[in-house]
Amino acid sequence: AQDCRIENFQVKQDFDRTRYAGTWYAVGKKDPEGLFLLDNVVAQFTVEEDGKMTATAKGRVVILNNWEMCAHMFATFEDTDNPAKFRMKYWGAASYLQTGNDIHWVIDTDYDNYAIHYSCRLVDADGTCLDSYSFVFSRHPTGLRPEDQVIITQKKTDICLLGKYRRVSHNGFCDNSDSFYQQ
Ligand code: AZE
Repeated sequence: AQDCRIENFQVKQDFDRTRYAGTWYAVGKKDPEGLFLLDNVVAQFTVEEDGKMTATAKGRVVILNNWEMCAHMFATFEDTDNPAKFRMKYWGAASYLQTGNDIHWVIDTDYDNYAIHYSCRLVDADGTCLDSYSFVFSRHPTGLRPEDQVIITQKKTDICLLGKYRRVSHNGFCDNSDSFYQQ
């Protein structure tokens, strides 16, 4: 049987946040319980002057049952003893958006084309995850190259989430929304 204890998940070796910085387009996602970013998800990672990683993200959400909007989110990352494992504090540009403190693990990336990230919000007594989310990112809004898709499929398997992802579409919904908050 496969080992799905999250502490045994491999993350990117020698993760280099400087090479990771810049724009990433979500092309696939596995949703957590509850409200989540729906589509048009774009994240922008930055390494600040003090070396700390921060990010902004935008994406379409539907809140209060029927209000569709573009969420502008901000995040700061707290380092841990593993360079690919962070604690992410995040909040919305507007107070009615979500705030939280999630683990943020970079499972794999080649920095230039693809990345796959993992967050577990609730760990079961046996060490497996009861409530996770994950993004597959691409440097290109059009998607992943076939050779990267092979790697991503293997990584989804490794983190016990194969078959749980859906495609993230980009139709421009967030492109011109509230440009004040964009970088
Ligand atoms: C992530 C990486 C870049 C920074 C941030 C990310 C996550 C954002 C959310 C936002 C949820 C918003 C909701 C609003 C109603 C992982 C893309 C902040 C989880 C649900």
